[in-house]
Amino acid sequence: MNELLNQLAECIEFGKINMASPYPPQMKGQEGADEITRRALQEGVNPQDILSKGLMPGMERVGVKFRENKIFVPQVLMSAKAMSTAMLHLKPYFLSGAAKQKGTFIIGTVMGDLHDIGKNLVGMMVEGNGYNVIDLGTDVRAEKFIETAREHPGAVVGLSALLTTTMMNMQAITREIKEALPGTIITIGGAPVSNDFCRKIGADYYAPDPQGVVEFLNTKVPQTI
Ligand code: B1M
Repeated sequence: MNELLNQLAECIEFGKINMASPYPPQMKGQEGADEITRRALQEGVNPQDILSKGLMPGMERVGVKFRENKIFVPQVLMSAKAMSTAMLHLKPYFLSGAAKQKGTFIIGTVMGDLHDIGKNLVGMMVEGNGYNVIDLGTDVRAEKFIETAREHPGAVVGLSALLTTTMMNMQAITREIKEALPGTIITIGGAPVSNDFCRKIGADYYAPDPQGVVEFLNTKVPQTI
């Protein structure tokens, strides 16, 4: 079992989606996350172990390497694709309750802002680390964040902004969420945002990169797996 889970972690780390994928060149012709996840389930490996001992360690390595500039956006996207391919096999187990995720993270780019590449990377990395991610997309208003947070009690909300002009919207959205749902934890990020800004607008945490969000969530959300 450990061998399969180690192979799976490597597939996520290096972005090996399936056997047909020529990427990465050093793994050409080998099984990918798709085949190995299916095989692990057929061999009776617990879906929870597949997530927490195979997929998540692989994605954690991706997050650390990305932070250290050892890999770049295209590699992270390949890892995310490998991860989501494996997750398709696990989805029925999450839906039936046979396997659990750590918690829910709601993410969106704030109103007026259409940039989503960084936000998507954050969402993928958080999902890859065992959370249920609800991605509200771009140009998201406070009402949408509030409505979704209400439907998912205990969820952490992530706000992304790439424009100096939409930082003000981030401030207003943070205020409105806190007024409507006072206990909600809000984490913010994006190129023009900083720790000082976070404190100024009353958000709970600023993360400069996806791994920072994962590390914050791991300290805030009661760990169930
Ligand atoms: Co825009 N754009 N853009 N743009 N764009 C910038 C941001 C800009 C800096 C370019 C420049 O002038 N040098 C500038 C902003 C200037 C400013 O406000 N000070 C700018 C501008 C002005 C504009 C328009 C106004 C241009 C125009 O129309 N006149 C317009 C605005 C549209 C709108 O949003 N309403 C616009 C449009 C666009 C495109 C649509 C063409 C495209 C977006 C495509 C898309 O996202 N689907 C685009 C792009 C691609 C960029 C640049 C070139 C790249 C942004 C990017 O994706 N970076 C950007 C210049 C640049 O950064 N070099 C620029 C890669 C991404 C991985 O990094 O998003 O920073 P980033 O995310 C990082 C971290 O910030 C962090 O993690 C990620 C990974 O490390 N992070 C979080 C992000 N969100 C997080 C959330 C977290 C935690 C961490 O917690 C919740």
